[in-house]
Order: sequence, then C-alpha cells, then structure tokens
Amino acid sequence: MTIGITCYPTFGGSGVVATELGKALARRGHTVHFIAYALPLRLEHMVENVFFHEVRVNTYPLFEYPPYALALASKMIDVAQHEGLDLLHVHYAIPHATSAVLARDILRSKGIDIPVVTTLHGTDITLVGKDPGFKPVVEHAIDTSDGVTAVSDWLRRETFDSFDVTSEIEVIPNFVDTERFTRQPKDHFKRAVAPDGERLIAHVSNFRKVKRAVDAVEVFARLHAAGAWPREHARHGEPGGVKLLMVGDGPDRAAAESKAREAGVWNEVRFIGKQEPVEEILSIADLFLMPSASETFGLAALEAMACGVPIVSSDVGGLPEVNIEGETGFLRPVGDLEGMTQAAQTIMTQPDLHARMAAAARAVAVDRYDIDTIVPRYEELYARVMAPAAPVA
Ligand code: GMT
Repeated sequence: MTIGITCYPTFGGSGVVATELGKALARRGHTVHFIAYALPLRLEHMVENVFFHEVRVNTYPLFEYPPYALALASKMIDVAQHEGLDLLHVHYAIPHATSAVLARDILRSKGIDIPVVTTLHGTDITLVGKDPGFKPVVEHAIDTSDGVTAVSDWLRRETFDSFDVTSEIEVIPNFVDTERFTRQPKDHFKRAVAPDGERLIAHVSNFRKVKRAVDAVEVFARLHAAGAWPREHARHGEPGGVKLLMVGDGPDRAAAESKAREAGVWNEVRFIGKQEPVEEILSIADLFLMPSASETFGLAALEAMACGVPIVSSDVGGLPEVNIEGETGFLRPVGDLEGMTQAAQTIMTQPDLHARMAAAARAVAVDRYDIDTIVPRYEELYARVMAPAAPVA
C-alpha cells in the first residue's frame, strides 16, 4: 500500500506513534509519505520507502492566523495525486482529520477515491476537542472518517461520552518495539549520572502542565527525605543513594527545577533535556514516575516497561490499562503525592518485589503491546476501509 501519514512532528506521543508506525509499515513493504510542517522527530534518519512532504503556509498580510488546515489539505491532495496514495492516516483529530476529510472530498470530485483513517490520541478528545470552538468540527471529522481508532478503551468510551458521534471506533493500542526498548545497560551513561552506584528514578515527558513534572520532583524529594531506602540498602551492603533523572523539556521545566532547589534535592536531580535514544536512559532506570493529570494511554510508561522498569503513575484515563496495579507497578490518585511516595518506597525497598514488577512490566509490554502484534491491526483496518462497499441488494 502507499500510505500518507500526518502527525504533529515535534511534540508528544502521537507524533512518536505515527512515526514509529510509518517506519514499521515501510519495513513491512509499504510506501509511506509523511505530510507535516516539519520532519517528525524520530524520522531523523530517512528510511527506505519513507518520504517526507513539508506543508508550507503562505503568509499574507490579511491572515492574522495562517490557515494551516487548508495548506495541509492542499498538500494532501497534491501528494495523493502525484504519489498515488491509497489512504490517508491522520494522528490527532485537530486539525488533521478535518484537513484529510476535506482533501478526500476534493479528490473524490476529481474521481480519486482515498479513504481517511483517524487515530484519536489524547487532548484532541479530552481537552481541546471539547472546547465549543472546535467540538462540532471534531464531531464531523470523526463521523465522516472512513475508519476511526482510539489508543485505549478508556479513550473510546470518553469519545462516545463527550461527543455526539455514531462512527465505529476501534481500539488499537499504542505499541513499542520490544527489541529496541529492552534492558541493555549502558555502563558509561550510568557511571556519568550515578557515579556512586545510586539507584535511578526517571521521569520522561514534554513538561507540559498536564504531565505534573513538579509532582515527580516532589515525590522524589519526599522519598529522599524519608531516607529509608538508602539506610536499608546500606545495611545490605549495597550502595546507598537515589537520583532522579528528568528527561525532556517544556513549559514546566523551570518550575520543576525550582522545586528541586526549594526541596533541597538539587544535587540529586539531573535535568538532562531532550535525549534520544530514550531507550538508553530507560535501560538504566530502576523506577519510572508518571504523575500526569490526564493520560489516554501513557506511551512513555509503556516504553519504560519494555525496558523492565516498574511504574508509579497516577490512576487516570487509560493508564490502568497499561500499568497494572500491584503487578507492573502502582497507581495512585492524581495529586496523591504521599501515596505515590509510599508506593515508590515500597518498590525500591523490596528487591524481590522490584524484580517481580520489573519482569511483569517487560512481559506486559511484550505480550500485549509489541510492535509486531499491533502494526498488523492497522494493516487489517486499512484493507477494510479500502475494500469497495458491498452492493446494496
Ligand atoms: O493529547 C495530547 O496531549 C498529545 C498527545 C501527544 O501527541 O503527545 O498525547 C496523547 O497521545 C499519546 C500517544 O497516543 C498518549 O500516550 C498520551 O497518553 C496522550 N496524552 C494525554 O492524554 C495527555
């Protein structure tokens, strides 16, 4: 198949999922054309059968707001016509699904039939899409897409609860390449961030408000202040000490840094910015903190789990589908910093429990969310939406 994929290229999990999907489809023999305003982050090395088409919006003095959605639709039409697309798959409804539906309808008027698949990811449904300024447009885009997927059962339910839509929505969860995301300790890296053999707690996010990165620092500070972990382990002859790795960048980074200073743990927290390949960092982590206010799936947690890292996360959205309470980690209510601290302490102070959760985290990632299990489900959906409609009897 020749597939057009549109996503946000620079920010967040939906772009990561779209890019990894495109690369996997290309490895499986399809041709993939990315259509976006910049080269997607994880597409930095171009791959065979993968092409990139940049959307450029012409500026004009009259346009206080550049009409990106229209420029994107025009580019989709252009790529569909010249590259012979069989299908458009857009990630994140706003405005991608609307642009794709418009492009499809214009192409149809030229005798070219290209179905549209829309994948709902997160705030396109839980936040931005609900805004009355977008809602009717999002509903139209969902109901007129030829196929719609959601990344978790929770997101599917939430879409039906919050929007007046009747389309079928298929749950195709996010996935991880469990061969790449696996425990492969990088000693040089571990030595650099934990020279005295400290245990490592990791938080990876884009530091938007919804990620509550400040909570990650606060939980760590409480854990550190409790001091139980280092003393316990020192008694068993293990090196004491624990450090927090804050990976990523974004609006709340300064607030998280201030919290680390105020809480007196500045020397124990390393803000290492955006880092790729993230699997090398996850590989040396002992625990992953995801205290988000909202999370439709929690791709960063899944990537950590694939690397054998237990999770302490908030109990919100689709996270309980990924992080299984008591098995792969613990879930606590959003903002329950004491609960999260105790959960982290429980895992870090009980080596047997830690080992069991680490193994279960890896097993859940491999058994339920492996790239080779999930990507064929998209191929099946593509085949279904491309099949000609059965004639009416
Ligand atoms: O919805 C967003 O805020 C953006 C989106 C993204 O591009 O990062 O995030 C969502 O999609 C990810 C991939 O499907 C999910 O893993 C994240 O849980 C989800 N983020 C939120 O729901 C906040």
